Amino acid sequence: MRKLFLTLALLVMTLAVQAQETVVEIPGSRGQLKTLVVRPKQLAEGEKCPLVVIMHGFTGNKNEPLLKGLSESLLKENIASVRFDFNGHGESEGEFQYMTIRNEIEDAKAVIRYMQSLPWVGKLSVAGHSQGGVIASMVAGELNEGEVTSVVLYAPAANIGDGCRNGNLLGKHFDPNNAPEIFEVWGKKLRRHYIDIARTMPMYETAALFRGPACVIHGEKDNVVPKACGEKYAAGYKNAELHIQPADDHGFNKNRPGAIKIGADFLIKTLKGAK
Ligand code: FER
Repeated sequence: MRKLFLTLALLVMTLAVQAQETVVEIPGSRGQLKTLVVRPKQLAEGEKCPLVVIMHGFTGNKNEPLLKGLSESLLKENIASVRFDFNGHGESEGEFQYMTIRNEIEDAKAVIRYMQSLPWVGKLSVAGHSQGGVIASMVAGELNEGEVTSVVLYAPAANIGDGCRNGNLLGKHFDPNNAPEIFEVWGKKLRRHYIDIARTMPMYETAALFRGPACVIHGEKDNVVPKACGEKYAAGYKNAELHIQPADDHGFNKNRPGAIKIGADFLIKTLKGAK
C-alpha cells in the first residue's frame, strides 16, 4: 500500500515537473481568447514539439473533462496541446449571442496562426467536440495542405446545419425563412445571424477537403447529435476511421476514458508515427 502511494506520488510529481502550462490571450474574431497552452517542459534548444489544438462545443468551455483528459493523455507522450474558449464562451471576450460558426472558425484560425508562430511548435493537428468538431473539421479543410496533420472529431454536430435549414435547433422550432431575431437555446440567447450563417455552410463538403488522416468518435446513444452525423463525416473523408462507442451519449459520460484513449492514440500515431 505504502509502495503504491509512493509510486503514485512520484508519478504525480513527475507529471507536474514535466508539464508547463501557460495562459495566453490571443486576439480572436470578437476580442481576446483565453487560451491554455500545455507543453512538455524539457524541450531542448531548437527542438520542435507536435501540438493539438482542441476545441469545445456549443456553450462549452476549454476545461471540460473530455478535452482536459485528451490534453493530459497527449502530454504523457510529449505532445503539446492548446485549449481555448471560443468568443462568448468561458473566459473569452465577446457575447454569446453574437457567436456564429463563421466567427468561431476565425477564432480557431487565429489560435492556429499564433501557435504556428512559436519556434517550438512542430506538426499540428486539430480535435473538437460537437460544434467544436464542426469548427475543427472546417478549419482543417480550409487551411493549406500540410498545415494540419490529422483531425479528431468527437460527435461532430453537422446537424446544426440541417436544424437551421429545417427550423429546429435543440428542440426549439422556428420558421427557417423568417427566424426570430433573438431566441433561447440551452438557456443562452442566440441571434438569427447564427442560423442565417449556419444554414448556408457546406460543413461535410468543407471537411472532406482535408485529405489527411481523420478519426471520428461518436456515442451510439447520442441524442443531441445523431451518430448518423459521425458516420457521414467518416464516409466523406478520403482517409478516416470511425468509432461508434457502445451505449455512450453526447458528452461521453459512459466511457469517457475509452473515448479519450481512441482520440489520443490516433493523434499519437499520426503526429509521432509510433504506436
Ligand atoms: C443543434 C445541435 C447540436 C445545435 C447545437 C448543437 C444550436 C451542438 C451541441 C454541442 O456543441 O454540444 O441543433 O443548435
